[in-house]
Amino acid sequence: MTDILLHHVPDSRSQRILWLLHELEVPFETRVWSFDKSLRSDAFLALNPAGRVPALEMDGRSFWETGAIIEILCEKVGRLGRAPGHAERADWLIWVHFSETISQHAAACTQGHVVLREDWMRSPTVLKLEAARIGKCFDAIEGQLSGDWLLSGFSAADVAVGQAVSMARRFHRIGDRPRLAAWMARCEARTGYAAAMGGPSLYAQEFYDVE
Ligand SMILES: N[C@@H](CCC(=O)N[C@@H](CS)C(=O)NCC(=O)O)C(=O)O
Repeated sequence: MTDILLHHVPDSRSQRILWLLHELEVPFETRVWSFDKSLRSDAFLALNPAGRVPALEMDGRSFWETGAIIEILCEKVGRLGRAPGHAERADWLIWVHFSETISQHAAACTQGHVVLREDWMRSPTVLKLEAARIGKCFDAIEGQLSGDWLLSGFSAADVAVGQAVSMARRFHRIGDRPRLAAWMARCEARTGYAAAMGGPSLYAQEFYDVE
């Protein structure tokens, strides 16, 4: 399978697809965009009418929405998914799409801490609430983990949730969640994870506290 082009912004949800493509070991190319108004250009809106990354060109069309792209790629390649009829199908879908719940909170925190530059623009109340909700998501992952991976073996669910946690932990510490911490270390030890991370970062700090 060739002819895959990922439209990517470092430190964004497209990192999830970048990591997955490395794990799937398929040939692909990447076009890096800046996290700015270029995502509202006609050229980018033709790829994703909402002006968001990721967008993935494949088979003569563009695909968007991270969760959908994950399902499409896993089905096409026949790896790292759980096909209909598989005993873990429902849980695989739940965890792949739960990553978006985590990312919504991380995105709100990124907006408040990084994108809104003036103090008067940001709401400490909202930032506290969003960070606390990341903590509840971390509790859910801690509760799910009983082995090395979220399901019986490594899957795209680990990629989806792992990338979401890699961003969300800038706003809520993993803290005393030993299974989550060990699972995240296993994610980070993967060659595909290392290959997908990097590039110019949106973040000047490892961790953002709310005053
Ligand atoms: N639910 C969408 C969310 C996509 C999204 O909001 N991506 C962010 C980056 S993580 C983005 O492109 N933001 C640019 C903007 O809002 O202008 C998905 O999972 O693809």
